[in-house]
Amino acid sequence: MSIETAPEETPERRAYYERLAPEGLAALWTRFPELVSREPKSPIRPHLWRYQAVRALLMEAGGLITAKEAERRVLILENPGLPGQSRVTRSLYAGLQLVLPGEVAPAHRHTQTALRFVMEGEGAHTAVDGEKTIMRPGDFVITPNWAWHDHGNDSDRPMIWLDGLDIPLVQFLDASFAEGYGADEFPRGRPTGDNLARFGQGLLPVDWEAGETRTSPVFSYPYARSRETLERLRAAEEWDACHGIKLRYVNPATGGWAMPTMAACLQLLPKGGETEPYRSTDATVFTATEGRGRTIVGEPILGETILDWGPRDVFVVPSWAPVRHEALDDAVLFSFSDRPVQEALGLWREDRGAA
Ligand code: 1HN
Repeated sequence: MSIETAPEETPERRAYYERLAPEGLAALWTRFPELVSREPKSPIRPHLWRYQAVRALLMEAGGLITAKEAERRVLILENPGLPGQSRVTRSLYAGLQLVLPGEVAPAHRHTQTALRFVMEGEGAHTAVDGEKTIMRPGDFVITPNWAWHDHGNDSDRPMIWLDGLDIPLVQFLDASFAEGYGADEFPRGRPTGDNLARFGQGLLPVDWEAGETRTSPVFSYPYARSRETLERLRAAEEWDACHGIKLRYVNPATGGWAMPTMAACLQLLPKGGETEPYRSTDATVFTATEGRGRTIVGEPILGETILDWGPRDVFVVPSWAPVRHEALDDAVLFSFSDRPVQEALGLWREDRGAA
């Protein structure tokens, strides 16, 4: 017996194992290798979704069903390694959501945390606990666990964003609760932009305390600001060999990740740049906001997957797979993963110069 191989099966042993099942029992030594692998072994596959192809199908859905009737009109980005399971990685869900001009997606809340990353359109809004934020391409917006949220599009163009939710994680823990508000909009309270003005300026109201929520009090991170920060760091030449320039979206009250279950980052890869191999245990979903490039996933001997991406394409990299990025233009990648969960549990690992 070793940790990687189960002991040989003999007729006698097999007969014994068969008697265990009806008793609700199983022999650990037959299961060890599948339960405790030497390294992460994931059914998740590297995969890329072309934005224009998904967009065409999403617009077709726009003619089939309203956002209101669908509750949320979304095409799920389903990992081909786990078909039918509504997941992009083992722990996370991703989808592309369409809200057409004049539409609303009614107010509801759930224990799943959501993030939005705007792909297309300008001027539609989402509201979190009654506070509206106007969405523009590249904006990163979060909906905390159990916060009321509704979306609306008062602009004259379709609005499409990438949704990331911790659905499979919450499902795994059997901790899903959800309810509808019973009206399109949750009553409006604070003025639009209040969260950023109050919490996003390096200041906090003097007696403010974080309270129950572990999510950032800033729920809207405009692209213009994040992009500007990337440029500042480029000017300072703060390049990292594995990441280019990579920033994490933080909760300004704690300095930690903006959400307790999902990490989100924005990174700049310079034209012609190639990153060093890198791997980490958090399977990661990426989308390019600008530029074209190529991401090579895997190892030369064991098999590589080449993902050629352009603006708004979405791709996923499995846990512990070595990754290299090559940028054909100055490129900006947004990404999200379950890293905060793994960190909180002491599970997260990375390997720079992997493979
Ligand atoms: C949800 O509430 C939204 O609010 C999007 O936009 C996708 C997928 C499953 C469950 C709830 C949204 C969702 C979702």
